[in-house]
Amino acid sequence: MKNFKRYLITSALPYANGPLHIGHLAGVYVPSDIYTRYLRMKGADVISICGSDEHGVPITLKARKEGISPQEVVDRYHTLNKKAFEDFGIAFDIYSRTSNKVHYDTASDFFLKIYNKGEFTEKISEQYYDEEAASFLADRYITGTCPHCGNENAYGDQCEKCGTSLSPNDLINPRSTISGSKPVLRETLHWYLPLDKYEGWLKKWILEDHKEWKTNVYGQCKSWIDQGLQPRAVSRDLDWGVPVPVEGAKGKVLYVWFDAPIGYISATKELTADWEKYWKDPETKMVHFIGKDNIVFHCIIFPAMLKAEGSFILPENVPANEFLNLENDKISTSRNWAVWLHEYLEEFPGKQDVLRYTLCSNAPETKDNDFTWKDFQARNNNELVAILGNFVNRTLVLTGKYYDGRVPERGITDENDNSVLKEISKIRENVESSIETFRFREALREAMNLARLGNKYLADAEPWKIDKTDPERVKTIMNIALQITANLTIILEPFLPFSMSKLRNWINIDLKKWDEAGNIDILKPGHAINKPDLLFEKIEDEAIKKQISKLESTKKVNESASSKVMPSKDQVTFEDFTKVDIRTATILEAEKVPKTTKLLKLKIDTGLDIRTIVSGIAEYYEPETIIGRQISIVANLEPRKIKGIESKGMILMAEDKEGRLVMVTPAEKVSNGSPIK
Ligand code: B3M
Ligand code: ZN
Repeated sequence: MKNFKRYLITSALPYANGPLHIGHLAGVYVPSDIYTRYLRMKGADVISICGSDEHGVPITLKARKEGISPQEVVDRYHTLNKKAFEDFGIAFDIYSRTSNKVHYDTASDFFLKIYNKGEFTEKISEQYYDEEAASFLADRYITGTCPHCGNENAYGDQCEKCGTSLSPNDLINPRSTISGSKPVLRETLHWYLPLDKYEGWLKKWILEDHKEWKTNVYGQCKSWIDQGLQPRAVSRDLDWGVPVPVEGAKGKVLYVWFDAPIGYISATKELTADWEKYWKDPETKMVHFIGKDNIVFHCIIFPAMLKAEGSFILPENVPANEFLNLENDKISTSRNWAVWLHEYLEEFPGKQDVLRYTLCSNAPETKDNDFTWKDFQARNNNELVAILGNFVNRTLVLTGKYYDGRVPERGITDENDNSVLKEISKIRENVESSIETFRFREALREAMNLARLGNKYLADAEPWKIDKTDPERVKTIMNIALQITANLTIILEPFLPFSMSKLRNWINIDLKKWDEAGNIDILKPGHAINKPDLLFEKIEDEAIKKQISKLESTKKVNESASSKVMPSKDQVTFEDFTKVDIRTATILEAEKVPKTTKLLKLKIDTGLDIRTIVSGIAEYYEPETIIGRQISIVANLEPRKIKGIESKGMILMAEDKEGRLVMVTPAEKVSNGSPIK
C-alpha cells in the first residue's frame, strides 16, 4: 500500500434546504468523523472539509415554497446544520458554505481555466421553458413520468423511485414544477464537459487502477462507463448560483454539481493558506465520504473536471454508503419521515454517543439498512450500558474501594490473564485494518470486543469474592482490568468521543496516540484515578414510545395530506350565493325506489311544504333508520323527474375521499325551514 504524507477528507456538502437527519449521519458524517479522528490520533497530517451546498434547484424550490429568498433559506439551514454538527461532535476542520466569496472566485476560476483551454463544448439545444413563469426548467423545476418505472413524479434530473438519473427530455408528460403548466421547447446555449472524451481514461483509472473501491461504488461506476459517457452540461438558465464567467452568459449560472465539489477546494482555501499542498501534491490521499446517490458526481464527473483543469490530484477512494431507512420506510425530508439531528440533540441531551454507536453498528455499508427506535434502545441498554458501562464502572469503583483509587501492581499472571493480555496487544491491528478499509461497523465490533472481553474477565475472576482471601491475586486482576479500560479510551475514541473523554478524565490520562493501543502498561502502578460516574444510562420504554408515537402522527398527517381533496371551484359572487335557497328540513318517510340500488324516495317537511325528494343515498342509509332525521336541502332547485318520480330539491351530503355520502345535519335541532347561510 502506498504511504501518503497527508490526508484530505471531504464529506458531501449537505444542501442547505433542510435540517440534517440520521440518514445523512449514517451514510456520510459518522464514517468520515471516525476516519478523521482515527487519522488524527495516528498523528497524521489530516484535514476534514465540509460545508453547506447552497446552490441548485433544491434551494430555490424551497424558497419559492416558503415565499422567502434563497439567501434566507441557506442562512437558516446553514446556521442550524453547522451547530448541529458541532453539538454532535463531528470534527470538521471547517464547515464552510458555497455562497462565500472565496467559493465564487474559486469556482469561476476553475471554470475559466477549463474554458480557456478550449475543453468545453458550447451547444445550443432545445430545453423546456415555462411560458407562464418565464423561466427555463432545469433539473427539479420539471417533473413528469419516469420512462423506466412509470413513477409520475420523477424529477428532471432523477427518478427518486427507481434511482435512474434522467434529463428533462426523458420525461413523459413533462410539467413545470413552478406553475404546473405544460412546458414548451426553447433554444438556449450551454457549456458541456465532454465526458465521452474522458471515457477511456476513466475506464482505466477506476476499473483497472481502483479495483479496491467498495463493490457498490465500483459497480455503479462500471455500469455508467459501460453505458457510454455523454457530454454533460455544466451550466443552467437560473438566477441562483455562480454566474458563468464568460461574456454572453447573462442569466446563466454554473450547474450546482459543477460548483459544489469545487466547494471542497474553496473551503480548504478558507481554512489554510497552505491549501495547495492538500490539493496538488500527489502525496496527499484524498478521500470523499458520500451517499450512494452522489457516486457518479464524485467518481466520474468531478474527477473529469479535475483532470480537465489539470493541476489537481484525484481521490484515492470514495467510500460511499447505501441508504438508511427509518422504521421500514424511506427517509424523506418532504414527508417529514426522519429523525432530525437538531431534535435528537434536544430530546436526548448528552447522548450523542448513543446515536453515533447505533448508526455505526448498523451503518448501511454494503446494503440499505433500517433504523428502529427499538434497536436504538437495545444497543444502548444491552451493549453500551450492560457491557461497556458495566465493565468500566466495576473496574473503577473497585479500584476506588480497594486501593483508594491507586492503580495496583500486576503480580504473577496465570494462563487466563496471559491470554487476555495477548488479546489487548492485538486490539490495535484488528480495529485498524477495518478502519483502513472503511469497514467501520466491523471496526466498532472489534473495539467493543475488548469491552466484552473485560466484562467477561471480571465476571469470571470475581475479584469481589476473593479480596479478603487473596489480595495479591485481586491486584493482578484489577491491574489488567484497568489496562483494558485505558486501551478502550484509545480504540473507542473515534467512535464514542464524548464518553471516552469522560473516561479519560476518570482514569486521569490525556488522549493517547492511536499507536499506544495494545500497550498493556498504559497505567503505571500507583497512578491515581478519579471518582467515576455512570458512563451510560438505561433508556426507558417511555422515551422510545414517545419517539414512535411522534412517527405515528407524522404518518397520519402524511396519509391525510396524500388523500385527494377536491380542487377548489371558481369564485362566485355573494349575490350568486344568495340565490341558492338552502334550509333545514325533516325526513318524514323513506322508501327504496323499486328496481334501483342507489335511490331513496323521501317525504320531507321543509317548513314551507311537504314534498318528495329522490336522493342517491340508498347505499349508505337504510330507509327506516333515517325517518325523523333533520337534514339540509336545496329548496329552490328546479324539479326533476327521476325514475318517473318528481323530485323537488336536493339533500345536501358530504362526500368523503372514498366517495361515501354523509348527511349534513344541523348540530342542534332547529325548526324546519331555517335558512342556512
Ligand atoms: N448537496 C447532494 C446531496 O446532498 C449534495 C452533495 C454535494 S457534494 C459536493 O445529496
Ligand atoms: Zn423511475
